[in-house]
Amino acid sequence: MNMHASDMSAMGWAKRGEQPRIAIIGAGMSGIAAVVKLRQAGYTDITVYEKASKVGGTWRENQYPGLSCDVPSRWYSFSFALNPDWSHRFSYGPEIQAYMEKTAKDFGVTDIVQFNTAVTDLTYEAPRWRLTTDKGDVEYFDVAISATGVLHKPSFPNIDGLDSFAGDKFHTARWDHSVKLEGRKVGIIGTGSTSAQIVGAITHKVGTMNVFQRTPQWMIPLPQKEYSSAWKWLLRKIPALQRMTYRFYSTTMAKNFGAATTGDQKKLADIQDACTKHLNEAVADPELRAKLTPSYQAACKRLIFCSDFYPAISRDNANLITEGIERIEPNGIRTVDGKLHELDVLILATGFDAGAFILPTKVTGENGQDLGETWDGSPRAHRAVAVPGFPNFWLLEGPTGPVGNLSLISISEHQVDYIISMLNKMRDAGLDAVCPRQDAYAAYNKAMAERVPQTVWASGGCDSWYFDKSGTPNLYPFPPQQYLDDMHRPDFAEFRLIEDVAEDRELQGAA
Ligand code: N01
Repeated sequence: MNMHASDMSAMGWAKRGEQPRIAIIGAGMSGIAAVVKLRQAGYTDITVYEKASKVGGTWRENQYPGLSCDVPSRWYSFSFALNPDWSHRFSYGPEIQAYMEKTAKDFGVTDIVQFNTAVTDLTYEAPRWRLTTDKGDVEYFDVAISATGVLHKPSFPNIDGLDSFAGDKFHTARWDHSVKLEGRKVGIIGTGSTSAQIVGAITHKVGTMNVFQRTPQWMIPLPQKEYSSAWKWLLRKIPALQRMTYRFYSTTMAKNFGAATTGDQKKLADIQDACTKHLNEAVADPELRAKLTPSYQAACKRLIFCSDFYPAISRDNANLITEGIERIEPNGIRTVDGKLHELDVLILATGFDAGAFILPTKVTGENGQDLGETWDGSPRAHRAVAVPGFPNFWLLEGPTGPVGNLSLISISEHQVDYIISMLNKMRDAGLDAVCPRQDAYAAYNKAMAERVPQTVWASGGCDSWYFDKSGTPNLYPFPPQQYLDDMHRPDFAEFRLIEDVAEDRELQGAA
């Protein structure tokens, strides 16, 4: 029987007996992981869209001094591209970016990326996705995967006079390398992980370092270590050793840190003790120590691993300013006590919009359902990877996934495995589309909401970027290993397995 083009397009790839056309949005670490693992599973018709001119995501965008990863590099690695050459236990940003670029090149990912191309619109036309780019190109895909990262949209503080500052001013994720820091009066707003790394790296060379702190942060020492050439040689000779060290760090971090944040009070107390000891030992001045002491539980905000901040803020040329900011003026920052802190350079270490995910790309699912409106500032997903009403659409590092101080590369890889299981199911059963059932999604999110109060993120007495508009930390509240294990035992009953989209539409219309 001859099939008309329109019939063909309405029929899913699995029924056509073809490869699915897969679009991946974002060529950061989760996009790279997705391409490699999908190909290994036999899915080869893939296009990656990247708004920038290079792969690397967060490691491409963040170029501030002192940038390093506070997750051990042996674990913050692709499982399929372990790297014997990491220079340090916690590697620095440029080295991680080089690793991203090398892995993408070695595995042929770079070749399939459409660079400098932002996806502006994704619209579901059952059973496919119509994808529109900022160049006006339109393409159709059977599967759309969002790999846009969690923290990609800089957050600018809503402070009076921000635009009036006459000196040099930039957000940490948009570092201006042309600005000289040596000998100048530098101010930084914020004391999160980013600020801690910057302050630790630049205070010795600036004239004055003024740190504007709204809330103090707990910091645990970073057990940094440079790897010897002999150790690198050994790892190169014995690849099994690399796998062992990967497993060692993944188990240690999940069992200790993952457990502490999700309810293990003994492990949480150990983290608190380590942070308190660090502060007491590293900051001699009692007045400064008091200003740096948080009033909430350690690990409530994302725990900062940093050994450089306390020595830097204790220097004679550093000031910790805890009075609130009244406004920003052309010459500096005026605090509520009326004092003007004169500045040549203003650095905004004020974090990111953690609720954006794939937004502001407009994503429209079944029946015109808009993803941004569906989320309304409180993004949720089924098992962090899928949303009811958005068939054949997947999120990597989506809402309610495990984040914390874990390896996001590892988490993305597990999520890709889950998506592969769903594609295999579609292929084997000849399905047009799959989509999480509303009741399964509701039950899943209800269980998470019930569990959240047991986490330190909710009970630790702090505010943080983990909280969404609903006032709930948007993270996986059970031990992270449970999530990773679940990614390998998908329950297909949680999904609408749609054999025929036309029939499904009629059924839904009738319901
Ligand atoms: O951002 P943040 P970040 N007036 O949101 C303050 C990852 N990361 O870029 O605490 C005054 O943590 C705000 O104050 P408060 C990591 O996941 C990873 O530092 O809200 N202050 C806070 O101090 C991390 O958690 C690595 O009271 C204002 C700061 O700005 C995430 O990125 C390294 C303000 C924002 O802190 C974000 O970290 C670095 C205002 N109006 C970062 N608005 C690794 O090593 C905000 N603040 C993997």
